[in-house]
Amino acid sequence: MDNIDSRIDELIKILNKASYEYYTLDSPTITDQEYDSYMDELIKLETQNPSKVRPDSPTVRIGGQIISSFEKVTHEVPMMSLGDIFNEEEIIEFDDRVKKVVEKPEYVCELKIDGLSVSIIYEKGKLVRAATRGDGTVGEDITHNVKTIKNVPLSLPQDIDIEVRGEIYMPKSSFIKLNEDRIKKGEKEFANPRNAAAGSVRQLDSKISAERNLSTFMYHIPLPDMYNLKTQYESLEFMKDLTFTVNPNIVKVDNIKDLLKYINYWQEHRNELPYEIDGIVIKVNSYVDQRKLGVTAKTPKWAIAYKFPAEEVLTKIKDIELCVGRTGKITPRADLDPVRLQGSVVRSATLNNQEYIKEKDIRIGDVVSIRKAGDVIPEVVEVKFDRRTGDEKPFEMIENCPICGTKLVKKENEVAYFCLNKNCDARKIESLIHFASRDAMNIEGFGERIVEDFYNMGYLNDVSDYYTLYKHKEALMELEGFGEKSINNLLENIEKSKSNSIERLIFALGIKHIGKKTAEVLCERYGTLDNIINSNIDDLNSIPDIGEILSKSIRDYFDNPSNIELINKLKSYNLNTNYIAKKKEINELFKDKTFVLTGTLESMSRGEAKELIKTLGGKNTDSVSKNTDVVIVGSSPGSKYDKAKELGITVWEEDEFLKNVRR
Ligand code: 0OW
Repeated sequence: MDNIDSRIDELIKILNKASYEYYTLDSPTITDQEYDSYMDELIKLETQNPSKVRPDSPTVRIGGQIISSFEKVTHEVPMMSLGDIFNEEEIIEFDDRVKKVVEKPEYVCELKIDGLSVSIIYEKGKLVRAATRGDGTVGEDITHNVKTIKNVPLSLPQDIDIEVRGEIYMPKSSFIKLNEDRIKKGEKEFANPRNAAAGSVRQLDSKISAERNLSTFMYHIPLPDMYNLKTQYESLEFMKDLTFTVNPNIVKVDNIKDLLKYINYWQEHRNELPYEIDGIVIKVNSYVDQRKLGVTAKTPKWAIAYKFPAEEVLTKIKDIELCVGRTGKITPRADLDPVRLQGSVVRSATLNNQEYIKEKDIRIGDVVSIRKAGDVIPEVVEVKFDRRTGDEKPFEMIENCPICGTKLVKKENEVAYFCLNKNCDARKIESLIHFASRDAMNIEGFGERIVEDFYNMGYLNDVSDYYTLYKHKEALMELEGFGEKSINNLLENIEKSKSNSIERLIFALGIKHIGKKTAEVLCERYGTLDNIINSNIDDLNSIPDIGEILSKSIRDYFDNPSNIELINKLKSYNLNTNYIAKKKEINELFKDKTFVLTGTLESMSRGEAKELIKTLGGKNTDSVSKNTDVVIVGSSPGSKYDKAKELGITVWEEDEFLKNVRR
């Protein structure tokens, strides 16, 4: 090995050791300056000798590797998920089930890190591949991004082949800072640290991933026998010896009392942690016992996830504002004293409609409890009447639109009020936001803040103005927070949107009652935008899934000359207006078969599953009958599953569905 090789080798050892001491042991032995000078020296040596760059070189942490797409990878040992339980009674039931098989079980209790699972494979001690869990069998290769995570070792102190699994997460502090940056750039905030982490590892450019300050806790060795490990706890110790980061709050217990003590402690103190947890994972410690208990299709019988109840916090309603949606619908929103809730700061909560306000007697100045049911925006649960001072002000529904002053109307048998003024600023801004939104034209960078600013500055009046923004490029570059690069990005994203599918365009136009699915049905049926424009009401009515209301809405929109004028402008900017049929990959297991979905799928949304079934030649229906061929069952299935059993209809669990899809 000549002296360049030996110097590179020495620098890699020094830098990887320093990284481990700093990020995993939190006790560095060299200064930041020393670290930087070693890194600069290594970068210089690698630049001068590109052939000598090693896979475990820490220069890869800086990122900059760009891939074109994510390769699919198959997990040799499927990555299982966990069954969920929600209360003490179910914990005792789990313990009883275990004791039916294992006389005196010992448990390992782990914090359930709220991130995304990762599998990392090392060969001869070098990191060779990292992948997401995916559907448990097939995941995505994210090696280039995982190599940028500071506490993931690029090489191990032993030259062994091993696969380890754990959770990638974003610390709360990084999540808050990332969302602040996104708000400044007018981008949509991430709903929670888990989504932020998932969005960060799914970056094609590892430089972006490297800036997201992700971290890991490792918690599982799929093949422990290879290393002569007898228990989960031994595996955790072994991973620590291999310089992985293992969560420091893991304990062994051998009785329910200590188990519940641990769970209650962390339910109480979870907010003190620098990362999000959404529960506790309880595992039988001995591998011999785990094998006795076995597994189900997707989850082990020797482990369970206790999920904390959705957190509720108290805060005060400062004011009640009325928001005007794209369709003119008026939605009351509570402006709150800012309060932390499950990892993010909450400043507003929906009040649904004024019936809801009346039913719960919600007043301005009230102290209320709020909670986040799922990731949607928080909702007001109830008023704390005992906190009333008498200064609270009842909410009075207004008569006129808060933005344009038009008299509001209430439709019969609808609870909501509407502003019917098409030129209402709020409605026009909402239409512009909708047009650029992810499920519509998906024009990256046009979040609510930017669209509202550009509208108020006159650069955007209707959706066709996106395609003439380039004319104002010089002026836009002068705007606070923008420069040539960011404006070029926005203009490139607009240009890219011209080649979107016509389904996206129809949905983006914001025709009343026309959602994504109806847009797809229309485009599939008519093939071009012009054919849709020229469709007649009887023909529309004849299409399954399109009834009178939707047909009338479609005709009202296209019979309106100003909408046709807008569409002609869009056409003049060369937006795609032709339907491109999705290629059918006919699969005999699906061809001409009728499917019903029930329960929640882990690996895809119900819409994606329906799309997949359609592409494979199958037909979707929403109710089980003797004409149903297959019922596909996700977790917590509904009555459709019982009906299928009753009628003796074929049932596929999710993994069987996925296996058949790949046939
Ligand atoms: N999120 C976690 C966690 C954990 C796996 C291994 C065998 C069965 C599940 O902190 N501490 N331990 C496990 O054990 N899984 C976890 O997360 C799971 C992985 C897949 C879905 C959950 O995120």
